[in-house]
Amino acid sequence: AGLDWVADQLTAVAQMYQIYESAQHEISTKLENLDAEFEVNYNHNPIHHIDGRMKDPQSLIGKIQKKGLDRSVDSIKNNIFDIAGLRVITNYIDDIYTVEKLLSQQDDIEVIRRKDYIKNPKESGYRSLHLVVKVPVFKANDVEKGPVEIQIRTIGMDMWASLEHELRYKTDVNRAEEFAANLVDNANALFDIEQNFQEIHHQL
Ligand code: 0O2
Repeated sequence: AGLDWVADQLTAVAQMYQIYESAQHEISTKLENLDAEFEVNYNHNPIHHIDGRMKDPQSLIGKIQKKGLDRSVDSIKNNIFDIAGLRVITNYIDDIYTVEKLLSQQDDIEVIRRKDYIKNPKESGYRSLHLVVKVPVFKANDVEKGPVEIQIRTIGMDMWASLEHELRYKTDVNRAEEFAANLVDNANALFDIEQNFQEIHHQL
């Protein structure tokens, strides 16, 4: 019975990952279409590029443990929304909110979570707009909604987050603390520069 249970759970997790990955593809296509339309009609690309990743099983298990969640697939579905992730890097700060508006106003999109770490940056200095959206995925016999976490940020915010993430996780010790004050100063400086660039772009 033990092994049957494990086999059932593995199948359920594989089915969940497949739907969530399809949801990620749906959203990614929507974003690419919006960007293409902008280029034709307004001669401006809000999106610099898009990265996507599926959470690897190891870090999913880590997150379940950290949150003290039950290991069932239902509990994962009800509590973890970043299994499918997209990162949208925009050219300017305003583009972040343009992308959010154009995506969230679509009929089949449901925004279930929104955290604006640009209006309210994290203590680390981290800036980004986080959304969790649900989109329908059409299956052979029915329709299932899959959640996708979207992190939207500018090139500068992304450059900062990559370096800080590396200091925080990639080295054997968390070295972000050592550079904490410096990182906050640099996050603010980058934000000032991007506001200036935004202003120049407006003038153009
Ligand atoms: P990884 O390795 O990037 O995937 P949740 O746990 O998702 O229910 P939480 O923890 O409030 O809720 O999520 P939050 O803070 O909205 O978003 C978490 C993700 O945002 C992180 O993912 C990072 O990708 C990013 N992030 C948040 N704060 C920082 C920060 O200070 N620096 C950097 N570089 N990234 C940050 P994970 O799962 O922690 O890690």
